[in-house]
Amino acid sequence: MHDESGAGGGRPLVVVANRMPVRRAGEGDTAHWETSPGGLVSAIAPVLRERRGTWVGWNGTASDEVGAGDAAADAFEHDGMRIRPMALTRADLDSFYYGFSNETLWPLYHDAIRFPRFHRRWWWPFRDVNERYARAAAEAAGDGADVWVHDYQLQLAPAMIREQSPGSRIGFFLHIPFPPEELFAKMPWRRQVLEGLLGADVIGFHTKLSAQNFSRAARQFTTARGSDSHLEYDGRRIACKAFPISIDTGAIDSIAREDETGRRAAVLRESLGGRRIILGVDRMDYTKGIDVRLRAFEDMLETGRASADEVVLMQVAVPSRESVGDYADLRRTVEEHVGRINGRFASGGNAAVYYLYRGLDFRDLVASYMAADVMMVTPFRDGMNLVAKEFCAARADEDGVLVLSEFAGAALELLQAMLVNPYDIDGMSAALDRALRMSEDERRRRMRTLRRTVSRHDVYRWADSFLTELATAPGKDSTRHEPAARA
Ligand code: ADQ
Repeated sequence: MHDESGAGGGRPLVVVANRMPVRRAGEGDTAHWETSPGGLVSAIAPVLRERRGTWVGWNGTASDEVGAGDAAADAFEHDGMRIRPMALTRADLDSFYYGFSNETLWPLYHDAIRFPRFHRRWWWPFRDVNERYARAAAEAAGDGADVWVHDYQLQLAPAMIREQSPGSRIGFFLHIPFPPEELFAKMPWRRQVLEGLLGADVIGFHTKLSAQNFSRAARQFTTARGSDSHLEYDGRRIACKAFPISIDTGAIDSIAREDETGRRAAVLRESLGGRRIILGVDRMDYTKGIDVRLRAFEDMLETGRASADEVVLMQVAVPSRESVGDYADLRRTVEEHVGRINGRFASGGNAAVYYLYRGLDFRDLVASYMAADVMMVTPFRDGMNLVAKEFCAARADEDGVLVLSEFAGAALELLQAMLVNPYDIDGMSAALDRALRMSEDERRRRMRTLRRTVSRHDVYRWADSFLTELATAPGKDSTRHEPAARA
């Protein structure tokens, strides 16, 4: 299905991400590491094994020991991968992760749906933790490796790694959108963040728009010069490109075809009274538009276009960043709203909204996708949104309607979805109504094309295309040989 040799000509690979690709399972004597589920890990793990690679990431526990992250001795092998755990203290997590990453960068990069908070007391620990990841990555890279840094928490690391391991080629991938220059300009440390990223040879985004936003900000606030897709900086040529991420389509398709998954989908449908199911599956995050989805559904109930006898909205929200105030507020708002809708519209023992505040295991998740008549993915802003792609991959029956926000990166590829504007509640409730009434012919026509799209571009292809670009990156002194006009 995919080429496990990976691009990179046999150079070692170092992956640097906030978290490790493994998690602790079992207790006491049976405690052990297991590989974390998810497309990113499945896509990168085979390449790491093949290329004798190391994954640098947080070990998942908050230690009280200051400087614990510098202990290199605890690197270990798991499932053919070398793992270099980073230990973070409670104070690191509060400032670097919850503070600067999730209260400054996350809202700023997602169109400032919530007000980003800019505190120097978070910025300095953010720098410090990036420095520690960079040191661990440079140690793992030795004389030179292909180093692939992931996501907004580690935007300063590329330049720091370059300084400590000049023989390495460095790639960076941003999993969230890069905001327009005028929003980005608000950040007091905008130049430092851009210079951190400019330490990379290849900077990847989900969309061309994000690549363009980044390149424009870099030209505005640093000495970088060039075009929307290539920059010259510090005697190097840097590629800024779109690499739209995807999912392990084959794995989802296979589990969807297993009898046990079909059985669970049937049980779910029956337990919801055989009604038509509108499904929402998200991390509980204010970017995901869970609140507006509830309002659109409420509008349908109020205007009599839907009734709880016939239709149910199943909303599964997985807990996320619960210690951040905006997330706790969102949870409260969503749960009050669910209560109000059910109080007003439940009928004959049928709740209008079936709400779960927890994660589902993989098979139950796929079974929910299979049970749904309409999948609603309505973020205000989303780098890509994998749920939309997973839904299509799970529909081996070629049925089901995807209602998708035009502000998700996925909307650029999933053109046969019903695209909606999450700021337009009337428009969303009209689209929902139309989705529920769509003919079987039209549903199948759209779903077949959607499925072709997600099977052609799976996560293996995504990882391979990024690593191939990195392996052929021109690197240091390249701008001396190539005229800037070609950029
Ligand atoms: P997220 O914001 O986490 O990712 P998304 O892309 O939708 O958003 O991925 C969420 C993942 O969590 C999916 O694989 C989904 O199956 C799983 N999930 C969500 N709710 C769940 C539940 N209740 N139970 C079980 N599993 C659940 C960030 C960016 C995205 C980008 C990805 C990858 O914000 O825009 O697509 O990274 O780059």
